[in-house]
Amino acid sequence: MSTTFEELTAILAPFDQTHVLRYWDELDAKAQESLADQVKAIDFNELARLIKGEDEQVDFAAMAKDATLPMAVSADGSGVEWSPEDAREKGEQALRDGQIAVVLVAGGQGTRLGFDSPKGMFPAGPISSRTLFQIFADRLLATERRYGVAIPWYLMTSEATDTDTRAYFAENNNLGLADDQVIIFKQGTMPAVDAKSGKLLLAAKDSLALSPDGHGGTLRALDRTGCLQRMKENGHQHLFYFQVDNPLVTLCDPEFIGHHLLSGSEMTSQVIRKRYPTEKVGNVVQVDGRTHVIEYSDLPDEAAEMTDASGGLKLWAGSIAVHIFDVAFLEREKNSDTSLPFHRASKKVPYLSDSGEEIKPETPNATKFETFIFDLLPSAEQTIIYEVDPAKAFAPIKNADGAETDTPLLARQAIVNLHRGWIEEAGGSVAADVKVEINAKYALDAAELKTKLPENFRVDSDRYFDA
Ligand code: UD2
Repeated sequence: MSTTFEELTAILAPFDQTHVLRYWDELDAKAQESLADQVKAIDFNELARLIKGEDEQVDFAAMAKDATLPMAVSADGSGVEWSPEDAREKGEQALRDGQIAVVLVAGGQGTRLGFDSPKGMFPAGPISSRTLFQIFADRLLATERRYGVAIPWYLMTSEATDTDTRAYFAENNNLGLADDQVIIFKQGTMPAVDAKSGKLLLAAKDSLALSPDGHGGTLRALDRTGCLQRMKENGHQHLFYFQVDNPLVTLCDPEFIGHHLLSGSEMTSQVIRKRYPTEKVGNVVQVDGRTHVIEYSDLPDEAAEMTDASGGLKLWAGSIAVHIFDVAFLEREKNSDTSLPFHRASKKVPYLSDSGEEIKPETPNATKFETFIFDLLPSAEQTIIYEVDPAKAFAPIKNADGAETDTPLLARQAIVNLHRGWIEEAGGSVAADVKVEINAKYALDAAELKTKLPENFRVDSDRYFDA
């Protein structure tokens, strides 16, 4: 049954938002229904609290002052009572036992990169030009082969990336994965409001200005689409979480999984030792016995620059947005009103003016609301962070070539450098200025590569080690 003007007015009027129905009479039935669906999907009580600023707002500067570091496994394995080998063994067992599922968040619009398709379709392979999605699929396939187990891949899209992502997987035979193994689900949206008046913005006569609700929306979306339930039913007790932009992600790294299990952590995060105080990564800290991430943009410079007794950065742990969650922890937090607070961002959002004119603002005119998945950390009873070497685990593609950091060029170089190192570790050599790239299905790590290469193996021209 279609929704009437009166029904919508009854929803909107208490919140003084009826202006979004201004063009109702000009819309055909389909357009009316689509606008009605958007309005009905909004929690107006929640939105009103956010507009009024009634939600609890964190004083990050104060938090940073009291911050220490949570329990951490350092890159050399120190910091915990068990050894890296114990952790690896434990993680491998969990993989073999089929306890692990993975979730990729790929709902972002990739505006900084200037790539029109979903970022997962970006050709990141330095020689192969494999897309990010394909690089992840190859690693998953190699992991499955090694541990003799199927690993489900939950893939979160957004309104902006869903259609193209689904088409890409369908056209490419699911990148070699089984049909029921890739579970694509869509995240929710949040409306943008005028920064001054708090009024909803119209993107068109039949549409609100909506944007993805942040990667914190993963939890809501996993629940709403039945994915959490499916994990529980299938015995997947731990969920490996990663972002679409990092081709070096150590997807399903058994050592990481093992530290999570041995520490009894409910949420474990990979961190790098920040290379400079203001590096654009979340700062993992401990305050009042709880673990938090203070996003780089919220950390005052004085706090970022604090040093410890040995002269190193006090807040050294930068989150690279790779986590493991206990599914039971997600289940416990899924209905919490407080565990995923909204963050506000001031943005330029095109909109339809009162007179129906399309306005493209030159300066930020709107407030957008997003939740961040790392805000689940303080709700976890136990956490641990695990230091990784960025050269082996982190080379995100965020900016277009030409920028100083996080570009495709730098990520491709990082892949080549890592794989060159593997060949050298395996006793081989690579001529200077020569590129190498290894498909995970050929070798998942240096140790596997060693079993495949002849002694004194030498690479003299660019070479892609295909599966
Ligand atoms: C993120 C982290 C930062 C650090 C860095 C490492 C945030 C706020 N900050 O910074 O602390 O760990 O990554 O690379 O996350 N996404 C969605 N839906 C959304 C929004 C984002 O799926 O609504 C995905 C997006 O596709 C991408 C990831 O989340 O895979 C990160 O998003 P981003 O590029 O906005 O985060 P960034 O680079 O500012």
